[in-house]
Amino acid sequence: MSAATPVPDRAILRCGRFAWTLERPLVMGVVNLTADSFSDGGRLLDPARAVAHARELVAAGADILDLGAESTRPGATPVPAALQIERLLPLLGALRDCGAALSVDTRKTEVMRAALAAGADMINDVNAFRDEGAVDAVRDTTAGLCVMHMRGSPETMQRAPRYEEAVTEVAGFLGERAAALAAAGVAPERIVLDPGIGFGKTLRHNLQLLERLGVIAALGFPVLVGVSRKSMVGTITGRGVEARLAGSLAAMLFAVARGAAIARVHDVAESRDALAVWQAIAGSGAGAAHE
Ligand code: HH2
Repeated sequence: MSAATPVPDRAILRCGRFAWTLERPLVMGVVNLTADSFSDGGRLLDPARAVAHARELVAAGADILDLGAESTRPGATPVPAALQIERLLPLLGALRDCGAALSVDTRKTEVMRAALAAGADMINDVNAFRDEGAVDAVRDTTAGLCVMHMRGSPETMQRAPRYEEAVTEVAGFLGERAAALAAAGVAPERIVLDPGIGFGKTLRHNLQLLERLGVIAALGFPVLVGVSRKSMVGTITGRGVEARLAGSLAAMLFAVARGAAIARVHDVAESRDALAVWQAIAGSGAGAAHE
């Protein structure tokens, strides 16, 4: 945990046992306890393997681990809450003292409640806490809350998504959901916003959202971006899921340059290196035009 120095409140992110001042981008490592995730489905269904993989991600520099027991890829089948809980609870116990904050990626209120009772530091909801009772489940806790934009549901979202103006609509939605959480009593420094790259968006929408990420950052909350291995990268590069690392790093760095505070990635070590180099350059001139 980094010490809280006296900086404005919005530059602080509080997630359960953790608080960050966000001078550097945070890395969230993905741990998919699913049979069908688009990038790594089925690999980590065995809890011992999942714990070992999670520990590798922490050793590689993950600040947050995002544990998900339901794939949200386009067309994925929903996983019942009880099964999600059965997959998640052993991990939350085994990783409690791993050194990284523990996030749970779920849309279901029942899973949120169980995860929070088991000590989750953050809830990452691709459905922006719109499940019945979700806001009530999270408001009286100290957990960080990632509010993501999705048009439709994973079952339907890639069927010809349409927007009048994607960036304005996504930013408007995120602002409304953040306001709803704040009105329910959630402290602003617990809230993170995410444009939801690939969730009910065409390639063009995804590119616009990244290029104009500043519009979302201007809402005043830390922004999380997940581009790692996504089909956006595949479409541009023509590469399969296993060969999208370079493209994923490029998109991540672009997002950070546009104000992203947290990068959700599968390849933690490589992302950390890319961020370290980018930051060293970005910080070297302290904003001077020339020397
Ligand atoms: N992307 C995925 C899942 N959860 N959460 C947030 N906040 N932002 C994202 O961009 C995001 C997310 C999809 O990636 P992955 O977990 O690798 O795949 P799957 O949903 O198939 O498990």
